[in-house]
Order: sequence, then structure tokens, then C-alpha cells
Amino acid sequence: MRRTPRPTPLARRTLVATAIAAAAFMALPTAMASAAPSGAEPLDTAPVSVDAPVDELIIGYDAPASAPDAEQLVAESSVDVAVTDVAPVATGSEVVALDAAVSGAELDALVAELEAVDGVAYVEPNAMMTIAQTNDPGYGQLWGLQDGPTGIDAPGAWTESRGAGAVVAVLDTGITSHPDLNPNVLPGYDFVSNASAARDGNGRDANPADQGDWSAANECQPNSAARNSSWHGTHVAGTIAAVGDNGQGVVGAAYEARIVPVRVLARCGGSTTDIADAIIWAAGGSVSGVPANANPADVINLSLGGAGSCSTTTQRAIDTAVARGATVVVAAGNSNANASGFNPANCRNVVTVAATDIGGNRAFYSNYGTTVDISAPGGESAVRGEGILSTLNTGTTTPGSPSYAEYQGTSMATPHVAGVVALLAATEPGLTPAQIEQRLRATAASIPACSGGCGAGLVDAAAALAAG
Ligand SMILES: [Ca+2]
Ligand SMILES: [Ca+2]
Ligand SMILES: [Ca+2]
Ligand SMILES: [Ca+2]
Repeated sequence: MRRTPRPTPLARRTLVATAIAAAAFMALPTAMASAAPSGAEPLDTAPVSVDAPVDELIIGYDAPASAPDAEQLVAESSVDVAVTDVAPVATGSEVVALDAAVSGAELDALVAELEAVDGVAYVEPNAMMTIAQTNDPGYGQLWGLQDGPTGIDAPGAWTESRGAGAVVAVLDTGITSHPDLNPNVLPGYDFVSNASAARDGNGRDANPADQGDWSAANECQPNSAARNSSWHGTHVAGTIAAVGDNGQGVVGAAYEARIVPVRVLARCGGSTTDIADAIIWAAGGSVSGVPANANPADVINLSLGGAGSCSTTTQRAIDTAVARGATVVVAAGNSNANASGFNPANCRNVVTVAATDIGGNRAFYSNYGTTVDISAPGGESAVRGEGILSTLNTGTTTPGSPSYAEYQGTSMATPHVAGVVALLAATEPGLTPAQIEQRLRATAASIPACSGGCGAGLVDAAAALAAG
């Protein structure tokens, strides 16, 4: 009987596929992690300030007909600014233009002094509304999310939805505690049956914490290299729903969605049966010996796979989840080969995702072909800034401190699409998985150079929501 290869996280499969890519791939996150043990420190873009300078104030009055004179109020304040223009607002307030921008303590003082005046009801900055800005300092590095020629234009969708109400199950290595993830993480489950591979001393249990998937040389297969822990599930979860607008780190494509972390991969990968049970459980189906998932998923992210055909076990699990309304999004694989030879990419009823690079073309490692439904940024982490930056952990074996790092892979492309599906699930809860797949395909942007086939093209979050 042929031995079916165990599914492995698809970012790590690059290690197997090409030795050169493997060296670059692991070197980068390790170096970044050790240089900066916690918080947003490794991110070197300037933060987008939440205290941006303000040169217009809105002043509301108790009785607009007998309002005090705004120009005089500002002139009498302790702050050295003058009014250049006053215009009425339909709400009965006035918008007051200043001859210089004020910020920080000066702004606070000006607002407090004006609000203390009899007849003034409130004073607030006339803030500029923009769609693209969250205050997450790493946002500028998230080219895959942005409204550029090679990003998915998540900000164009965030005006309509940021995923609130949607649930995404991430079937992966589990999850680590991370301040840029924790508020969006719901209870999950650990489906890894093999206690030794799981490293938590038991089989299936209610704690999906990632215990580390490091392995020694030759441990997973003959001639396999030693590997550090990947914290792959933590990285994938961050691309979907890292906390936005918290002044910290990165932001997910659907940053108000919730993550259900489901642990199915451990040392040397995960088994077909554990993954199949987890797919059914994630969608709200019943699995013997496991309490029901209190938060059935709208979307199931499978950034994993192996060579070979789609097993009957996996296909039945997928069909069960889809029948329950969950959209199953899977990675095409990292072997620069036709995705038809890899599962679950080649299963029916899934959205199969190829990876693009920062230039908008198929990434060198990405699988391709007619099995692919759509593409998304997977990046190339050999060049800093061209990988996919997300949440990670510094530990080389067991968990260390929360961090951020760039990875590459169809594993990183898949959660971009899962995030867009979450936005659709939040805005149009009646859509079936088939309708969602159709919507993604119909609204995708064309990819200029994709030898072999990248599906309908690059997923476009804004277009997908606008078509609803
Ligand atoms: Ca366990
Ligand atoms: Ca556990
Ligand atoms: Ca953040
Ligand atoms: Ca499909």
C-alpha cells in the first residue's frame, strides 16, 4: 500500500522544494526575531500618528442663535493660533479654520479651554477621514493588503466591512499568545492525536496552543534537515485578523473578524484523519469525543497540503463543511508544479489559491494550473520587504516572545483570500460557498504574467464587496 505523505504547512514546504529558497526563507525570520524580541520593534516604517496635527476645529454650541464668537474665543486662548475662517455646519455647529496646525498637548489645551466657555457644548478636531489608514505601524510594509497594483485593496473594502461578525477557522500548527492577535482569538481545539508529535503530553484536547514543530535532522523523513519551530499558524492567523488600529504591529485583511485556532499540524506535519475531523468540527459538525464548536466558521483556512490525490476522507469532510455553509480556502502548494498533483488543493468544492510576488506575477515557488481558482500575495521573503509580514514568535523550539516576521508561500496567499471571504461573509451572510467562489473569480484583477495558470487572477477585496 502506498504511503500517503503527511500534509505539512506550505510555507515550510519551500524548504523541501528548493534548498536555496529554504536557506533564505528560514534565515530571515530567525534574524528578525532575535534582533527584536517583542512588540513592533522590528518594523522600521514610521508609525501613522493617531495624534495627527489638526488645522480645523468643530465647535458646537448650546444655542447656535446666541453662540459666542469663535474667532474671539480662539484669540483669547493660551494657544498661539488665530482663526482664518469660520463656516457653519448643518448640525448647528461651526467649522473653524486655524492659521497653524496644532497637535498633542497644545491641541488638548485648546479644546479644553474652548469647551470651558459658556455656551460652547463641545469642540472636536475636524479629522480627515481616509480609508487606508489604520495606525498599525507595520501597515506600510503590508504591500499584499494595499491598494497597489499587486495588493488586494483591503482598505477599499474596509469602508464597508472589516469582517465584524465573521469567524475564520485556521487549521494549522495552533496559535501562540500575541498581543496583536489575542483580542480576535476565540476558543479553538487541538486535533493532533499523536501525543508525541503534539508535545503537550496528550492526544486531542481543548488547548490549541502551538507547542512548537521543531524537528531534528532525519527525524521526519530520511535526509530531512533540522528545523526550528515555524509558528506557522500564528503567522497565517495574523494575515487574516491581526488586530487593527491598535497602534501596534500589523493588521489583518479582515481585522474585526474572529479566529478559531484549530491545531492539526505538529512535529513533522499532521494526519489526514485529524485534519478531516477538524474540518468538520470547525464548520459546526459533530466529531465523536469532542465538544461542539461554539463558533462555527464561515471560512476555513487550510494553508497545508501534501502530494497526491484528494482522499475520500478529506473530500467527505470538505463536502460536509461546505454543506454547513463554510467556504474552504486551500493553498495550491509550493512546488512550482501543477496543483492537480497536490491535496487538498485538488479536492472539489474548495477555493484553491496560488501565490503572487511583489511584482504581481506568480511567485517562483507557487503551484499553478487549472486547479487554481484565484491568486493572492504570497511574497518572496529572501528579499526583506518582499515577503508577507505577520505575527510570529521568537522561539526556536518552544514558544518565546511575540514578534513579527516575513514568510513566503502559498500558505501566506491563502489567508489573504480567507480574509476577503470573511469580509463577504460579514456583509452578505446569505452567500453560499459556491457563490463566494464565483464572486471572487468574477471580480479578480488580471495577472500580467502567470505561466501555467493563476486562476481568475489576483483577488480584489474592494471589487468583491462592491459587486454585492
Ligand atoms: Ca494534545
Ligand atoms: Ca493541546
Ligand atoms: Ca495591529
Ligand atoms: Ca474551486
